[in-house]
Amino acid sequence: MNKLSRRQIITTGLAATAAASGLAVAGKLAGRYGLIPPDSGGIYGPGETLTYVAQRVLTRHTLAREFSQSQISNDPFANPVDPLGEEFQRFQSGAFVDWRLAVDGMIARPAFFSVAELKSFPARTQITMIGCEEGWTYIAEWTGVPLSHILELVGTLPQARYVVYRSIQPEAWDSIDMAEALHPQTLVSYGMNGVDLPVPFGGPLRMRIPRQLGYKNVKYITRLTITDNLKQFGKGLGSGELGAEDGYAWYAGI
Ligand SMILES: Nc1nc2c(c(=O)[nH]1)N[C@H]1C(S)=C(S)[C@@H](COP(=O)(O)O)O[C@H]1N2
Ligand SMILES: [Mo]
Repeated sequence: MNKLSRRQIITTGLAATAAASGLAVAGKLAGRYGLIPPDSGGIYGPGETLTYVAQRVLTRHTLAREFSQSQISNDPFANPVDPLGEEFQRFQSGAFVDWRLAVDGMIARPAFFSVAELKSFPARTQITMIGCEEGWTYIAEWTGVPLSHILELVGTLPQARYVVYRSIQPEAWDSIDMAEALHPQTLVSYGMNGVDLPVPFGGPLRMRIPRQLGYKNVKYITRLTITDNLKQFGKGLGSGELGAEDGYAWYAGI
């Protein structure tokens, strides 16, 4: 018998198992990209590898491009929003001390976070581009808490599949799947270009999802709901009047 390397044995076994279970493509990809996880020989065997392959191959273009300080736009364009009501103005005149981000749904520990609390969590700062489907783009530096950190803090249950986020503007709500929610560049953002996120750009809190088009980046967020089903929100299309209910794609990956 030929001497097979450990990797060949694993990929051969994997291809056989994958074919038998209808997952031949994933098995072939595992071999082609050399995606053999260190624990592939463990108790979960090929199944573990297939999960890993599917995730790594599908999210191969994993990070949105990040830019340098010198590329930050001098004159970023804030897309005007409908007038912010009296309630918002009360929060604003109190310097947003009373603003809360509620987190509920399929989690172990429902929470209400103030902006100050969010600022006390591990932060990420990244210089990325935002673009509206209507044409304009700008580059800015955003600071915020990775959404993954919040999801971990509140004890997100394993069945969870989506994060729905809502704004003080009721028509402005949207949702993302867990892959996007756990992505390291997905932030609940409170800072822009070194200062508190200005109101025209969504302050005090905005979703910042650099791998998705502008409209997924909802401003003035007040609530995150973790769920396994989007049917119960609005018309069941996964986003409100800025998105799917107005004919835009729910998945706006770029
Ligand atoms: N609450 C709220 N969020 C919103 C919007 C809005 O009207 N209200 N517009 C969206 C759209 S269509 C785009 S393109 C981006 C624009 O972001 P910008 O103002 O930073 O350019 O914000 C998104 N977030
Ligand atoms: Mo937009």
